[in-house]
Amino acid sequence: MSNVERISCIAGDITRLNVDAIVNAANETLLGGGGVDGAIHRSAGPKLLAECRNLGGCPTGEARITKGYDLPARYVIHTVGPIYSGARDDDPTLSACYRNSLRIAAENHCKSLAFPAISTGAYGFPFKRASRIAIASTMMELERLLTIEQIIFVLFSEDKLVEFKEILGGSN
Ligand code: AR6
Repeated sequence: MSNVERISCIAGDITRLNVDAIVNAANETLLGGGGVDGAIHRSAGPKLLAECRNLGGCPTGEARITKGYDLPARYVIHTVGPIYSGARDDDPTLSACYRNSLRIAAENHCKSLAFPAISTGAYGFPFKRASRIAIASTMMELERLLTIEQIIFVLFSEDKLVEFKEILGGSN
């Protein structure tokens, strides 16, 4: 399967997706927060927080996996995006979030995976720049991870979907 067939994008709420794993844009405590993190914890129920407490946090750029509990998704992969500062490290750190999430997904035999736009909300990463990094990092990693069949980028508005589609179209 080519990357073009494996990658798609939609506008919607990531918590509603029936995929093997959804990715959470978390913070280093892994103890919940606002944005997509808050939505995921609300939909998954309190057992998710209980499992997260046992993980002891997660450094920025890395990823951890838990069960999905009351979510339709079987797993949640929690990754911690960089807080945008304009520093040289921002781009490679965001890229690492996508690569590490994909690796954990493959290790856990996930074939379908949904990503939110990591770091583009509270963490302030410019959306277009983040989208280019998300797409390039995912395409590169999918070359190696042949068991992953479907990646869905979930944008939270139609406007963001249009912007993302333009970049995805230009990357194919
Ligand atoms: N489904 C899909 N996308 C969503 C949803 C949803 N249900 N809700 C929000 N988004 P953010 P960050 C979009 O702020 O920038 C949290 O408090 C949102 O519009 O959730 O990585 C954590 O605990 C935006 O485009 O994550 C951290 O402290 C994108 O998801 C901090 O925020 C990411 O926005 C992480 O900040």
